[in-house]
Amino acid sequence: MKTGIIGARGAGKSTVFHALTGLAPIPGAAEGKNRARPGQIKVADPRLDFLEATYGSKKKVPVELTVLDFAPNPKEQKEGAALDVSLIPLIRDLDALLVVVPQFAGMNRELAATIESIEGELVFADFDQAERRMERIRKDRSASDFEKAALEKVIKWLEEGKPLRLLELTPQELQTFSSFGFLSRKPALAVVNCEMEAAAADITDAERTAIRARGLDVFRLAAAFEAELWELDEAGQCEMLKEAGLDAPARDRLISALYKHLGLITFYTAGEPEAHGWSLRRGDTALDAAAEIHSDIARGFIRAEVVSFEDFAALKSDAKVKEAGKLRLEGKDYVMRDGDIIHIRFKV
Ligand SMILES: Nc1nc2c(ncn2[C@@H]2O[C@H](COP(=O)(O)OP(=O)(O)O)[C@@H](O)[C@H]2O)c(=O)[nH]1
Ligand SMILES: [Mg+2]
Repeated sequence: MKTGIIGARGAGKSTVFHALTGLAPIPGAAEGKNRARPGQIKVADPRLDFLEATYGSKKKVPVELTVLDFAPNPKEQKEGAALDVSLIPLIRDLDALLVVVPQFAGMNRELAATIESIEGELVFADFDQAERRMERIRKDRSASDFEKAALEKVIKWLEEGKPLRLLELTPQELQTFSSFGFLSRKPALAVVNCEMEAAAADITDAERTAIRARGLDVFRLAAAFEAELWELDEAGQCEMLKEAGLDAPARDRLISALYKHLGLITFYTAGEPEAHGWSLRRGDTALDAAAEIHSDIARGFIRAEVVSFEDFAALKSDAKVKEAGKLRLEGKDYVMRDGDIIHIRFKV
């Protein structure tokens, strides 16, 4: 799962990247041909902590997401725009977007208006792409009427300036557009990058409503403050948070929100060697879960032994789970549920 950080020049995108990943910006590192710099973020997960403690696991492996920071294109310096549009071609194959809205000393942008103008650019890029495809299939007699109709529907929507996130598409239409990478359809979170003193302040109801109406959610993050936290050891971090009147970094909450927004669920494999969290899309099966762990396990899949996290948490041991009849045997078509703890029987 890849999430790109977008926004204006100087909005604090690289600082947000630093705050989320602990990776300090390297000046010029991502410039030139390779403009995207990936970093991993670990998803905090109390259920995984519980499994680690209960099994006495030697190792804990949380789910990770990839975020990408983009270097500016020096040939296209455009001051003051809400979005660095040279990023647009780089974000087509991403799964989600974090949209940074700056609200710190020296750069202060109004939330709803900034989101609106950034989304406007995404909508415009999608419109342009849909129009170009339409032109091509008008000339091509073999193109299907279905695709033409689907494109017309999309173009009409985009002409009204609305993001595709809000347009209902049938599974067949989605299939038609699967390679388009429509930008205004990607799940997105607005990140208000503010000073630490303002981080605890609430987004107003009116603002939140305006953002949600576009299918986005919104979070505050004091990115510069949280980036600094990474430079300290654990004790130093605790002290710095305490001084700021916080009990935990805000990044964990933001990452959890992003995870939910992506429509992901978590399943677990757990035992004494390790407690491991894995992610799947809602609707994925036991066979998909097996493939996530290892392709050999998927190939040799026999069956899955599954217990829900709630049942395990109540009984606290494999033996008791079995005794209570809470261990289910499932086939490869079983639709995985969030929190399932799974053991897959397979032969190679
Ligand atoms: N005071 C303050 N400065 C920030 C904050 N976030 C970013 N900056 C500063 O704003 C400038 C641009 O930040 P950067 O992350 O490089 O922006 P980018 O161009 O979007 O990647 C840098 O000088 C940062 O130190 C913040 O939360 N507070
Ligand atoms: Mg940057």
